[in-house]
Amino acid sequence: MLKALIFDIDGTVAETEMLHLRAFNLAFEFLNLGFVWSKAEYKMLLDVCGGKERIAHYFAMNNLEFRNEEILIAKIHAAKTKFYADLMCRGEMEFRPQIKALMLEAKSKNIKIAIATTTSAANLDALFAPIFTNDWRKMFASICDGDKIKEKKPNPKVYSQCLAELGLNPNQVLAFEDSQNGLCAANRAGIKTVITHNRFTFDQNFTDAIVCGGDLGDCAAQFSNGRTRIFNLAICNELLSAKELGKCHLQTA
Ligand code: XBP
Ligand code: MG
Repeated sequence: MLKALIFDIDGTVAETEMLHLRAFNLAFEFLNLGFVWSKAEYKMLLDVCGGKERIAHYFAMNNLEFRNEEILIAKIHAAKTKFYADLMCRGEMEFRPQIKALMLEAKSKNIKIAIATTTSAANLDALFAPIFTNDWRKMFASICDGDKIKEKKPNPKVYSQCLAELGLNPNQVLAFEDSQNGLCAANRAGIKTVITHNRFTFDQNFTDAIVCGGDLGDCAAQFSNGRTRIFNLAICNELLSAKELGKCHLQTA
C-alpha cells in the first residue's frame, strides 16, 4: 500500500543542472582558476554526484594539484552555491511537468512526500521557497540532502535514511529520479523507481526502472499503454503493485 513518494531534486523536480553548470563556471572564473566546464564535459562529470566530489574528481582526472586542496574545494563550492542561489533568484525555475500537482495531490490524500538528494541544503531553499513559500519544509515528512548524508548516490544511504525517517518499508514508497546513479541508489534501497530523464541523462541505462520517459506524462502514457498522460496517485498505486518492471531500454541518442 502506497504511503509515500520520495523525490530526487536536480533533473527530476526541476531541470536545474544547466544552472548548476553556470554557477560552477562563475565560481571558477571568480577564483581565477583558469578553466571552465563545457556542457559536454559537465554531462560526463555528472556521473559523480555531489558538487565537491565532482570538483575533486575533475582535479584528479586533469592532474591538477593545489596546496590545501580540500580547503580550496570548499571555497569553490561555497562560491558556486552562492552564485547558484543568485541565478535561481533571477530566473523563474519551474518544476518539471506534473511534479507540483502530484506533490499536492499526495498531500491532500495523506500520502507523505519526501526528498532524497545529493544536492546541498541551500539549493533546496532556492528552488522550493518561490513555489511553496518559505514554509516549504513543512510539506515534506523527510528531507535528506547532500549536507545531511555524506555518502553520495549511487550509495543507497540517502534513500535508506529517508525510509528510516518516514518509518516505512521500501515496498510502501515510490521514488522519482532522473539518472542512473539515482536509480541505482533507490533500487539498492529496495525502492521501485520512476525515471524522467533529461538532456544530461537521456542515454543512460534505466533497465531497472519501473517506468521511464521524457517526463511524467510520457511515463503515464507508457505504463497505461496510451490510456492516459495524467500521472496521478492512481498511476502510482498501479506502479507500486506492478510485478513486471517497465524494462526501460537505452534511449537512442
Ligand atoms: C544532483 C547532484 C548535485 C548537483 C549540484 O543532485 O549530484 O551534486 O549536481 O549540487 P540530485 P551541489 O541527487 O538531486 O540529482 O553542488 O550542491 O552538490
Ligand atoms: Mg537528479
